Amino acid sequence: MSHNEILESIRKRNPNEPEFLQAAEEVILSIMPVLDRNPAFTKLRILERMLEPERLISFRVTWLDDKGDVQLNRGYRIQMNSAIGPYKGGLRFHPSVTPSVLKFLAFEQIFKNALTGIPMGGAKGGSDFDPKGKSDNEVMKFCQAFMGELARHINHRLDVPAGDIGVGGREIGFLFGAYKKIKNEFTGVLTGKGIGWGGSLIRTEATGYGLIYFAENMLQEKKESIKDKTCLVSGSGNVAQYAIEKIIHLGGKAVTSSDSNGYVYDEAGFTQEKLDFLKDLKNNRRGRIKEYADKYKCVYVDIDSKADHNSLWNIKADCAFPCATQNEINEKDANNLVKNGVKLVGEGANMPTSIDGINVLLANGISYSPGKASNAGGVATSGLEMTQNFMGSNWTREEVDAKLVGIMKNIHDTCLAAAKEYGKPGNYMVGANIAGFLKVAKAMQAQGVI
Ligand code: NDP
Ligand code: 2IT
Repeated sequence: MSHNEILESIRKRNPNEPEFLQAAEEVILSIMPVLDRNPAFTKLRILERMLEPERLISFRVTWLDDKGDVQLNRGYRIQMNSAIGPYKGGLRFHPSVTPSVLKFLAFEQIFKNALTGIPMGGAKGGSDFDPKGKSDNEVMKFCQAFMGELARHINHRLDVPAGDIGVGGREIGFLFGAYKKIKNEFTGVLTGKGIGWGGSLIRTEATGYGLIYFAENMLQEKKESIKDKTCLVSGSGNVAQYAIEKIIHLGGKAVTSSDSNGYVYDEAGFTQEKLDFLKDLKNNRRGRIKEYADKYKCVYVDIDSKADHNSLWNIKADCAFPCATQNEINEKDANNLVKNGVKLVGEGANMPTSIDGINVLLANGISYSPGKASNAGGVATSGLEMTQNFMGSNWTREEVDAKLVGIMKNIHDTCLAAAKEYGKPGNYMVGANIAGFLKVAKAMQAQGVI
């Protein structure tokens, strides 16, 4: 089948799933030369099988809020591909969660997990539950009800969820407690657990740190480094916080951070003290980022959801790290980044750049890394957490960090090698898609038509 025929059949099979189709389109285009070289993959319909979830679980979650009123949400787990290892991927709690969003995330996860070199299949799950404005008690009640169903479909050798948007340490704790109670067993069924009850050191930091390690590898290719570089960061959650922290450690200057209401532009740059304020604001007090601008007297801009671009990406800088959510950089934003001299775009979020946006970046010679490569440090460290759980012992902070550095370098080099082999030198997107695809495709080929 040609590229267009595959796309057409995917569109027909998945109407009304724009996010999933976007993720699929990007990969299909990259993979065509691989299919040309390997007719067996086409005959075995490997790519089309990868685009179809092995199992899609949808369930009702009913719980009682603090007033005693009945609340109703939808829960999901999408077990996308288990060719190279147990299903692995995060849980997202956000009102925007739909099957399309989770299918795009689960599909990306197949490739990302393959790139880490750790045997993990791809999955994603979550709910349209909105943790914002809920009490700790309500979040706990919801997590217990959610796990009441999810527990039937996961275990530490079958499917190991973790965090994503709206699911951090607090939620993983409540989910783990509920699973343990239901199954009457203490196993590493979730990652991102607390230190002292099965969690790995550095897992909290891993996605953001890994992103900046990856960017440092990209810059080294051009005989440069992050030191003294001005960096735009979006988001103010787990990934953004630790990306900013590593930028500070390596001598760079992070000047922005955002939440769903607005962004701050702190021209002087984040310091560790300012970042600690942001962490407390977002993680403990669960406040809005405007408070940061009020405290440090810097620029605050409301996000206008009707605008055709986000002015955060129109600030002069050297590097840009989108770390909030999907489709936060569109074609116009990408043009603004180019115009302002940005040389590197490293994705911390999953699919933060639209396809048109990516095309602008690539056409202008920007070093661009797709999330499935540059944010893989989070799931890779989840893999390290699983290994430690199986061994029944823990590595030190230094040991886990050294492994993370090595994994990010390996992913970087793997992407570059695959891109070069297929005639697209320096194209990390093509390299990540091809290298991830080949690993999973070979496993599916070996395991027969199932
Ligand atoms: P968090 O929930 O910790 O933080 C999310 C941040 O993004 C918050 O600042 C949030 O603002 C903002 N945000 C979320 N949705 C929107 C939206 N629709 N519009 C504008 N801003 C939004 O999530 P994470 O930091 O964990 O995840 C961020 C991204 O990184 C996601 O794409 C996720 O899939 C990806 N990722 C996460 C990994 C992890 O280990 N956690 C691993 C790999 C990728 P507000 O506070 O207002 O909600
Ligand atoms: O998108 C991702 O890679 C994550 N949210 C982390 C998944 C994991 O299992 O650690």
